[in-house]
Amino acid sequence: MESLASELFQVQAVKFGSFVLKSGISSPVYFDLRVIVSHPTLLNQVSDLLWKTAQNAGIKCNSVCGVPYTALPLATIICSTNKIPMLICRKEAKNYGTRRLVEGTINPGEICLIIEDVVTSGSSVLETAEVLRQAGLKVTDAVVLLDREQGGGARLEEEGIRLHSVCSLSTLLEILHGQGNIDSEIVGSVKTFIRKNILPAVSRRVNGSTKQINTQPDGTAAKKPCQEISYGARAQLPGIHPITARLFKIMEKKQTNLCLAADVTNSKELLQLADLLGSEICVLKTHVDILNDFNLDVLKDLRAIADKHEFLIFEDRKFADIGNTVKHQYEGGVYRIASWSDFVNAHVVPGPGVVKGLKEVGLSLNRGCLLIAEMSSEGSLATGDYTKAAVELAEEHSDFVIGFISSSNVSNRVEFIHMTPGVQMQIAADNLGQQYLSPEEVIHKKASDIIIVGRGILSAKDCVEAAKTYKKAGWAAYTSRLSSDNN
Ligand code: S5P
Repeated sequence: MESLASELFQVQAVKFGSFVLKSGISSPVYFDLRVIVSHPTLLNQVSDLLWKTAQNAGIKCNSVCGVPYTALPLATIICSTNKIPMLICRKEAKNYGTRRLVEGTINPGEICLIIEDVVTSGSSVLETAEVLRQAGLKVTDAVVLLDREQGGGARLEEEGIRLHSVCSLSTLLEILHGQGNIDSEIVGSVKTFIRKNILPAVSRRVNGSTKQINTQPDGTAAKKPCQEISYGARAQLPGIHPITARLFKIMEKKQTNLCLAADVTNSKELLQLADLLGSEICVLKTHVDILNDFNLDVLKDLRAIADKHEFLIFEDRKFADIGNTVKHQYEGGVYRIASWSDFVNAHVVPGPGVVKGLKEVGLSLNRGCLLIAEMSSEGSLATGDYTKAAVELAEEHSDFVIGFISSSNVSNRVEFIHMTPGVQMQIAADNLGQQYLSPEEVIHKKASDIIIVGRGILSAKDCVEAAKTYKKAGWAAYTSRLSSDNN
């Protein structure tokens, strides 16, 4: 272990200094085990130690699966050297062909051992375990190179998985300190960081189902955030964006997670709808560019109705240009969107510039923005890595980005809101590629926060009745999710 620790340090698989993590937190330690693929001897050494740890623990298994991606080569070496069948878990099902999530021969009932590089909260191991279990396999143990001792072991235990580590973070610190690679000050600061840094909720998202897990560094269960706590409680989260806080408060107060997609082409009709359905909704979504008779006075009136009934206005502009252009589109032109819309949305296809441009206008006005992480339309290209990139962009700009347009829960960050379009109870699709899910599927199964309903309400004979029905169904799905998650 001594030589391994030193080599990991030499190849910078473990680094000390000041690092800004994806979450925005500054950390004195950083692990990047991906680099070991460039060091074949080290790669073999790590694989060997992982397998020895499994054997010393007396683990019996029929197959081995590495958590993608860092542990894939490790699992490959273990399986190849020890002649054990390997399984590969995909992060996302393919959009074509078999749509399998597990590659390799699955013999239901057999035991699969999970291999991982670093465990913090245990969420990655749990994601992989869930996929394997859904495929009919048993998962009883996981072997990891480094346990950061932040509650991952306890969390996995709760889910029936024993965690075995080659090395713990405190042992690694002691070894590196003993070797003179790091001084006592670094050891102290890393220990303090690990002790003090409360982990955020961890979301396991497998086949669209999401469950929240939350642990503190000492492994005790933390107060349950996100989907397990109410919209009202989420409004109180420290540092939450003012728009999100307001929205959660409105949702709790009015007991509604319904957003009306007010896709009408006449201003009078828009205002009438807003007044008629205002008490049933938390958000009214506009497409102002489809109004035949747009003028800014209409938006003044809409604002007044929004304040009267307490709902937010969301202009579904779907910005998708370079920063400088979207800045103008948001602030100026005929529509002056920033002056009246509480929040807007943007595609992430242009990269960070689109968010930066919008932020230059919206931030000082206390406006918010949703990023389009997934779309409801058939054949949408917003999947997999694209969705992941949207989540990363949101995390980088959480002072302005308040959440996502998505068909399911795509982020574990408690402060982000998820809004899902493509909701209707009557039909499954329209003839132009729109695909529909029910409020129950969206809110309970896919763990989204808000249903966006357009024609399900607008095309109904009695749109007030229809809005009430969607409101009731959305809220029932939310309360049943809350109670099932908390059991
Ligand atoms: O992926 C998406 C994103 C959005 S914002 N799919 C969507 O349908 N939307 C919008 O939601 C769309 O522009 C429309 O305003 C609404 C859905 O309307 P419905 O009539 O199909 O419910």
